[in-house]
Amino acid sequence: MKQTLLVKNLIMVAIFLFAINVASAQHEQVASSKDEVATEVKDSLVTETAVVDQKFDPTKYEFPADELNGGSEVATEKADYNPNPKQEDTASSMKTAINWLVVIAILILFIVLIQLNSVIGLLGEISGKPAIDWAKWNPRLMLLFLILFLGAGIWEFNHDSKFFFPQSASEHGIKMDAMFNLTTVLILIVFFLTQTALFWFAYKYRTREGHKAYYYPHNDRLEVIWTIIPAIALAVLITNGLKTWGGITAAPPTDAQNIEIYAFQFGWKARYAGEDKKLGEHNFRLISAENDLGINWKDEKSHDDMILTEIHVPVNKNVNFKFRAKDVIHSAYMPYFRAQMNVVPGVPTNFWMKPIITTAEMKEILRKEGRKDVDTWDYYVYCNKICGSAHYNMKIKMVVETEAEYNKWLSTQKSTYASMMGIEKPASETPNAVPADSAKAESQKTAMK
Ligand SMILES: [Cu+2]
Repeated sequence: MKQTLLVKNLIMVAIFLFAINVASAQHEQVASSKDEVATEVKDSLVTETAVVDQKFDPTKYEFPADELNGGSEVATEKADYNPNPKQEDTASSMKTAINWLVVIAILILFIVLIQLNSVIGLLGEISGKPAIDWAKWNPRLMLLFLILFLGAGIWEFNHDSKFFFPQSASEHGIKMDAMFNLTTVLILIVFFLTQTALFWFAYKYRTREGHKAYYYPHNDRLEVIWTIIPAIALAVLITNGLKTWGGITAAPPTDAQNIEIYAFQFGWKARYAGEDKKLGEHNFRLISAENDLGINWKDEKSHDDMILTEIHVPVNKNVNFKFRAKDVIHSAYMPYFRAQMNVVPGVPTNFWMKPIITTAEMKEILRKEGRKDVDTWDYYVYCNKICGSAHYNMKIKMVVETEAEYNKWLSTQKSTYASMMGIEKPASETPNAVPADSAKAESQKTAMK
């Protein structure tokens, strides 16, 4: 009986160690191949950005063969992407050998421990009383575990609190932080009380000669207390949460500045309305290599729109982000503003907020907190949905500045339509003028029908 149990245990441990070994080997391989892919994708992104930054001249533009055939930059990038790069070298085979040695060592240690246990059992049988008095040692170990466990918890909280977010840069973020802190404090109080009671009672009511357990099966008053108190606490937390969430997701205030944020594999673009404060129409059928936002250039409202590769927002003013996606589901994540919104193809989403700390002010705050990378630091909108191979690098800079700085910046931005047509300013007398690329897209569409 004892022998079969031993064999079973050994098999279990062997399977467990094997799984750990395989998993760690795979993890290493993925980690190193990721680095290679990262450099590759970075290179391709750099080239793409360079193309975007150039002023587009429809008269001089020549279409690459694959774009005319319906291909795109995304397809090219995927072709470059090699998920299984060969990388068999001596270092990694050494690591594998060491891994296996560790596995065998642990296995032997386990066998020794089992043998030791049966020796202790035999000693007990010979001497007539157990070699180790577990009734005495278990409660002590419980107490030791309580001290180590809570101590480690407190240490961890202190040590890694530097990874907590700095103060919120948006108005609603302050409320969210307050909620988060309240929940954390409540949970920690309950955690420390219950865990201390659990292990302390295991020690206090340990087996002792002459002590008999007191039979205490039920107490109505206790039941009522520990049902009502958590119910009230949860009701407060949830009501508070619903109220805050309701405010954040409500319709944007009428004075909010509308900015369209467009997500694609793998980047973002921002579209600002011009003097008319209105964004031009768009249609996914108009999306082409040059018109990747699918803007309807026949719509006059689009003529003063500015398609930009950086977001600027004025501080202490409401901004409403209108999200659109080109290809797959992305998610706009702005950690400093405590904001995140899914960006779904075909389903426009929006999120409004009021930034309250400018980029320059936040740099100062971070510098005071001892951050080393403040000079290169900026607010970014990140993608928070695993959307493809270069997902990790999908971000767009967001500059929060004073209203004067913002207005100055906005006045230097040229309308995309004007840039494409090679004119200084979009004239309202030519409502039907269409940039060459858009005309091409239209004719392609007709040809496809
Ligand atoms: Cu994405």
